Amino acid sequence: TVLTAVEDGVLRLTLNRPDKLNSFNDDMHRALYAGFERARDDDEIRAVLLTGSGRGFSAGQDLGDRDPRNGRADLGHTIETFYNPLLRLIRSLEKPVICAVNGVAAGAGANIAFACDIVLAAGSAKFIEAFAKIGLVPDSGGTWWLPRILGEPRAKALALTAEPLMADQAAEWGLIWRAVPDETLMDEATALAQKLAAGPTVGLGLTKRLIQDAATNDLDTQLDLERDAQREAGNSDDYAEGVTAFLEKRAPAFRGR
Ligand code: LHQ
Repeated sequence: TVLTAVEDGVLRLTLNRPDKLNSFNDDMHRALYAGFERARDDDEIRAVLLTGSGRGFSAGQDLGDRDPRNGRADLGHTIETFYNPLLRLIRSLEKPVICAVNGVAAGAGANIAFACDIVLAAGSAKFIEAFAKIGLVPDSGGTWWLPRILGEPRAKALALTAEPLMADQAAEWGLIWRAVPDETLMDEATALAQKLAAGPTVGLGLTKRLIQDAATNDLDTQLDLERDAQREAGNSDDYAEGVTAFLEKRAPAFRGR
């Protein structure tokens, strides 16, 4: 349900239930979570690239898997078991996570994409906060970052109407990094992931954490966190290499530690 490949320090995770637009059943949840655990635990992996196979990125939860005609399931349990741990793992991973949205991203599929650090989307891709169509609320962090990134008016309109948002509009609104031509999406995303995987991993991981923490901190707290993180980054081998390479007028060879 998830294809896994490692190349040049990049762990590529491809959601792979194309017949169901890569909607999440329990197997795919487990496989994706295991992929991110591997990214966390394996020092050779220095960036993650998440994408989908076929014409969609992900249509969110597999609705056939939680068919209410077979009795009501506790959706809170599904969230607690699968979605929330995945979101926390992506956000706490101290390595860059690039998302290549190759096609439609709906429901939790959209919000999982938004949880990634840098999101590129194919021009033909669209994002749908589909929850309202079936009587649910946005999950997977949607109610947290949509209003923060877009402000309440746009966040509410997207979530209450479930209208699709095209990739270029999502980029214009700052929800994603860039919309790119369909044909070049995977090349651009792969190049970006490789570049980040060849970067100073300790510093990049700390940078990710600092920017996320800023959402809930005041300036004083954040200044203290920057001091502590800079101390840690300054102790990394990659900092020594970065400065040495600069002074020697050559490209740095970062090792990720
Ligand atoms: C699907 C799905 C799908 C199963 C397409 N499931 N088969 C958390 C906790 C617990 C429970 C509930 O949910 C959550 C979080 C959530 O994610 S809730 C939101 C769930 N997602 C949706 O409501 C989106 C449902 N899908 C759609 O609205 C459309 O499929 C979109 C707009 C994504 C794409 O439309 P089309 O391009 O027209 O494709 P399609 O609808 O023809 O889909 C292709 C196939 O994929 C089709 O199967 P079939 O056998 O007829 O070819 C669909 O049934 C299947 N599929 N989404 N979520």
